[in-house]
Amino acid sequence: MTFLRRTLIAATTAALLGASFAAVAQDIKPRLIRFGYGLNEQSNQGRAAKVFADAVEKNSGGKMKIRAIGAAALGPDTQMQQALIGGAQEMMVGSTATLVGITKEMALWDTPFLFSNAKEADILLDGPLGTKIKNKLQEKGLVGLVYWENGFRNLTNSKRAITKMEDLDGVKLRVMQNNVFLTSFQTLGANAIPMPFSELFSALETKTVDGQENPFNTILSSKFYEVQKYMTVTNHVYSPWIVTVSKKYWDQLSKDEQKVLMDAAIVSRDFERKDTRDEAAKAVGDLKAKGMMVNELSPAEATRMRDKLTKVYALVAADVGMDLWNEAQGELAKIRGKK
Ligand code: TK8
Repeated sequence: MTFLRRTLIAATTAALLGASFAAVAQDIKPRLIRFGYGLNEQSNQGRAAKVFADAVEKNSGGKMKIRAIGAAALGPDTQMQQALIGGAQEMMVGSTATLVGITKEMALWDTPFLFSNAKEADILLDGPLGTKIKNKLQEKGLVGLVYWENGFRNLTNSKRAITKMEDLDGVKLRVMQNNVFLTSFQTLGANAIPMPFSELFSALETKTVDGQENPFNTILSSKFYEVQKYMTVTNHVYSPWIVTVSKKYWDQLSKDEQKVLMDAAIVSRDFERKDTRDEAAKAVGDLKAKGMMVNELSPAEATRMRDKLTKVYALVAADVGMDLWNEAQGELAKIRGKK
């Protein structure tokens, strides 16, 4: 073989190899991950999405990139969930409450007054029970990474101050697309209307609905104070958010890449819970400054509402199964007994 011929073969081989490397590289690097969420960028959800994105970028040495897309620009929770299952979108964060159609055990978290404080929520959500429920998503094409805090929910409306249950009579109240929430507010006498969060502001503005319920943080960040005069502190349920990945996408990742996402999710969770709690602690003052009339329920009225809502416990227990229900009650009794 002549020198020239040998050089030619070598060059061609190198070119071919180079080309195929390039193709592989293009396929996998950087991995662009669309991370959808429902609130706006200037919310606790938006801030934590940014922390998550930064941690992924850093932990992967820039090989994996999160494109965080807020304000439901990729659709409301239920639509994103389907996009993840189908593999058309990689990641999202949203309410556990909107996942009940996919994994019925998620309804456990919708139980009114399940947790008395955020500490109890952290222990259960991050413990074996929360993990077990989260892992049930896998059978349905989703991988749950961590729970974030949405928070304790409170009532707002544009009609009147709610000082007793009867004040809810005839109030058109938007609830999440979730049977436990629907039944809870029907039980309290409201005209409960399920609706995606992305439609809520304009529904309040046009008076399609009179009120809604969400944590202080969201009432503030979504500017509900512009269209809602009254806020009643009810803390009627603790809402988690959950960070999920498309299982189709997850299964294509290497163990290292999966670890990058999981580690960053934990970083984002710890940031998010602290940030949310800090913001919530100041939010009532901020909402009053924006002109909202804020009232607390008298202890007697709070107890009346609570007692009324115990009716839906049977509904939750039937949805999630008696074993899971008892396990949750047992865990809570253990935590409370320790004090
Ligand atoms: C944001 C929702 C929101 C939830 C709701 O996408 O729908 O009321 O509380 O946080 O997940």
